[in-house]
Amino acid sequence: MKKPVHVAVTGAAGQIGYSLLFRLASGEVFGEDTPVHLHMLELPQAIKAAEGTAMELEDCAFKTLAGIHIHDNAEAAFNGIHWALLVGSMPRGPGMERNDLIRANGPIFVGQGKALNRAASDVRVVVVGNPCNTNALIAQHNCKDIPPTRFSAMTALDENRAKWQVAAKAKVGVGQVTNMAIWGNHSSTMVPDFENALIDGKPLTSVLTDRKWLETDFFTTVQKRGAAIIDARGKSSAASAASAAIDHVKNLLNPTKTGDFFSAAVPSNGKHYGIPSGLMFSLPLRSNGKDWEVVEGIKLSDFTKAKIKLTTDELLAEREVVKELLG
Ligand code: NAX
Repeated sequence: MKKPVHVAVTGAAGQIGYSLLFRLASGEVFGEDTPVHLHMLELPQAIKAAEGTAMELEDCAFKTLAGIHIHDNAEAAFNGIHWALLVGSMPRGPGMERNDLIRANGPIFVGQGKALNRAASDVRVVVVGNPCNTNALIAQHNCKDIPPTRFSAMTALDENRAKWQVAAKAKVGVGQVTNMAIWGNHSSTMVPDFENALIDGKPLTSVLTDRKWLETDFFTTVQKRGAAIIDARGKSSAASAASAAIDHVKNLLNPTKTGDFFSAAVPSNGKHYGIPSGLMFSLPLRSNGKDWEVVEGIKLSDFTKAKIKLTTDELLAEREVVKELLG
């Protein structure tokens, strides 16, 4: 067996946690030969529920599950971890505006950023809890000793949603769709870049020629998918979000296939595609299994540039709302 990997999941008793933990424990992410220790962080009032989830994890008898550690204290939960999946946050309540949610959840990520700084060193931090880009920015700013490039926020769900929609329209398998970049914020301003996506290695726009559908129905379906799921299910997306979090970790952990890329929100440094520095911005990335790099040379049309401007402005405004939390 290889060296054990320690993975913290916050909000472990929540909906996403209930799907995510089992897949992390199963061996599918870190391999059949890597023991996994799960560090579950929850609020004190949800510890009992976390204990119930832990019992079910035990009852799966996953050969790779080496330990379960339940905490209501972030520093204890993050001690010596290699991955932090920050899922737990406050859901948007009735009448709450996006800025109210940003202000309500920001302090969680100040505390968790500081706890990570004290308790972990060789760690990769993935933020899922919304608003995930700005929460990731807050955590990163409050974690001075860990390189900013170790922080990311999840837009893999948006990428998966976009791929499925075009695959269904083109009547091909979803695996035939590649190079689907998501630019910007995980919000209704996100930009699913159909112009640079490929179907079976050919430009998507040469296979799907209905430009009007791509610019309207496709765009809004992807941008508003989360709301459509809440409307249908009465609850926000959970299993698909957990599955995307698994994809996100695998994307970072394994070398990217030649010619392809994946999307995640990472710290912008002002050197790519005119995106201002100091945002947590979803970009097309490649991984060598250890570090990621931004894919260069993607051509952006005026249509896509205008959409990217909207999502950039939204992220700049979110950063302004939380500026006093950025340490
Ligand atoms: P749930 O409300 O089911 O679970 C959240 C859990 O977090 C609760 O058990 C709660 O006790 C816990 N929690 C709250 N504050 C905490 C803290 N300070 N420390 C530790 N635990 C804490 O939400 P769920 O459906 O699991 O969603 C979790 C988050 O993911 C939400 O913010 C949600 O908006 C976000 N999502 C992000 C997505 C993405 O693509 N980035 C998509 C799915 C989802 O909407």
